Amino acid sequence: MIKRLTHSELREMWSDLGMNLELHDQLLESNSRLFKKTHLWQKKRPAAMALFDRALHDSHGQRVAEILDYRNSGGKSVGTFCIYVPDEIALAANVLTIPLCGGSGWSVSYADKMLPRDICPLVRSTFGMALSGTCPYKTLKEYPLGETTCDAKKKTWDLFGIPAMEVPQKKNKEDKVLWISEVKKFMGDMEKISEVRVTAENLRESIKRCNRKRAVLQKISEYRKLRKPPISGLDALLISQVALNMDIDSFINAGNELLAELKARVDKGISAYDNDGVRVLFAGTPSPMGYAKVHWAAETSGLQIVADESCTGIRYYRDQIPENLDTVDEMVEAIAERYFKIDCPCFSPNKERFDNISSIIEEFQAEAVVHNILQFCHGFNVEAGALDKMLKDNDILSLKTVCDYSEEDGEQIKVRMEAFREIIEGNRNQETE
Ligand code: BJ8
Repeated sequence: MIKRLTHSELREMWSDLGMNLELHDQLLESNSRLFKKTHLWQKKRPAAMALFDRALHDSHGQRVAEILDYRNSGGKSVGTFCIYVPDEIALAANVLTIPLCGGSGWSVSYADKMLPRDICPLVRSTFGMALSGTCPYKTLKEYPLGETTCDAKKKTWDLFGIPAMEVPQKKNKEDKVLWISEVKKFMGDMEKISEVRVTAENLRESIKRCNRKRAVLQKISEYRKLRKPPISGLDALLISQVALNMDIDSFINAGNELLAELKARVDKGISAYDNDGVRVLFAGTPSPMGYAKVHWAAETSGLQIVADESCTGIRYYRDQIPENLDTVDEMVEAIAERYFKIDCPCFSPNKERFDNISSIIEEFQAEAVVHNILQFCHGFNVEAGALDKMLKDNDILSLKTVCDYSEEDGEQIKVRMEAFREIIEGNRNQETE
């Protein structure tokens, strides 16, 4: 644990990292203004959320200082953009994975220098930060590591000369063989950059640590099944967002502190919400750190997001890895198996996602689905048609929003959420008449 840096020490660090301080100030100002708007209107937040709020604010400051310190003492790191990259293997080889996906609308237009305007804002925000000199992680890694998921990402890796793990597009036997070989290749690459061999001991240990982290997220999620959830969908999203960036042990400690508070709140009957509201599942594209527009629009309109199936939700922490395996090969296969279950629309067909969504709706007693797609994400957007049909066939209402990271349409989305809530409540009243 390193000492907390003062504001002037942080500025010195950013300057040493070659960042554009003026633009970075603008980015921080934009992030903090948005955070106040999207999160701080909530009156009944658990006190322990302060730990995650701080982690969010530290993501460009103290966390960067920690990683810098780790690297100065010989630690290695790689940048990542997707939850397919197996953290367990990198950790075992003593390599830190740094998630780089951008969630800020502020940086999107800076991507214009290299990328077309009509691609997904997640990709544009990420590279807008790098191109504007406002990403503190730009030099804090051996290399960024992409993956062959969607077209926007794949072609961006080519453009910037970024290596990529091959994620198959189907889930047949031969695709699994390919995936296992990619995971093994990834292990070799991690061993090479850190000069640390992955052994049964260090791999078992990293599996346990990652399982513990996911277990914390799973337990928080369990509380959201209650009729009076002690934590909001907005705060659960924030926890998932910072889980990707925080030091793993600090995250587990903060999560356990929150869990103790959630238990106490449940014992006292304290909900995160003022009224019973309408329980919804949030489905669709991920919401990287800095982006909570649709969660905000939903929860300020009387919808309670009790589950989130996205990569910044259940998809990230649903599956664990057995801890009782003996050899590196067995563990690598189990890791590959676990990551192969991820139900991203970059796979076709993707029936698993539909089955998972049905189970989540049932387990969390969601009355309806808010289905959010980041603009130009064709995989999620086209899949939405079939998903909405499945929901309709099961008499579950869904509202689809397609939007970017800009703030302009926030109020408009909110109006749609309010109307959606009224329709659901109207249906409820009809059923009880
Ligand atoms: S496993 S969802 S993290 S690929 S939103 S950039 S898909 S155009 S982020 Fe993802 Fe891995 Fe899949 Fe999850 Fe492309 Fe769509 Fe943009 Fe996306």
